[in-house]
Amino acid sequence: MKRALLTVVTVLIGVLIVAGSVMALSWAQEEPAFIEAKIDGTASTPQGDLPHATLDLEIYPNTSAEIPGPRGFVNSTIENNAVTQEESWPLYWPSTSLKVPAHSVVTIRVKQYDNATTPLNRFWADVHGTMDGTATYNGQKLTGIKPEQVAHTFTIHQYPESGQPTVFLSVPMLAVPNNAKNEANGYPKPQVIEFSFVTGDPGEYVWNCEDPCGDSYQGFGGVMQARGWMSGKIEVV
Ligand SMILES: [Cu+2]
Repeated sequence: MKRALLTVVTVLIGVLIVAGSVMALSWAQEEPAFIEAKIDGTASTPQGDLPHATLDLEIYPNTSAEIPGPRGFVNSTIENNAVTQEESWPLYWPSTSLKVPAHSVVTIRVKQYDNATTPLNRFWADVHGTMDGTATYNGQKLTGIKPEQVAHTFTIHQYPESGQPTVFLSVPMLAVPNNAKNEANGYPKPQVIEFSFVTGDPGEYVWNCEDPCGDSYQGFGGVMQARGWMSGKIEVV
């Protein structure tokens, strides 16, 4: 009888440990809440007039009291020294989970506050897949920037296994100069980047930064392998 009880207790402890670990891991990998592009008019395109929607994003070099990051300092409960590590991670804000309308022109406006990290290939310094192949950088229309001026990229691609329309878009995010002084909010004056693209049928895509802005192997570890910082989902609805 005693032995049976011991077995039951041992198994229960095992179940609790496994369930606890699964919960901790899924919590750590949780995606931020979706933000939605707002329809604000119509835009003329080669396919005729389409609804136009706008989405505002920001890119910060690190978290702060005002910009706490996708899950604050929640990692501190999982790994003690993760707090200081995450504080220095760059991030897209206010969310990396984006919703945009189908069969529309979507304009993404980005305020970019981070310094440069040269991408591993010049391809990522050029604009790909926008409406007219350009993006505007502080109001100036360009087809690309210098590789050494790239801070991050915003790159949408497709889940390869599904039958949804192909989307490929990549826009380099212009860096703030290294010697730029911080303003009252603790961040320098941002670069303003704007680009537009035409959406097709509804689908689920992923996007990520293709600039080696992380740490560890070739700059693609750390923040680049975490969810909700330099990558996310984009739903065309
Ligand atoms: Cu990045």
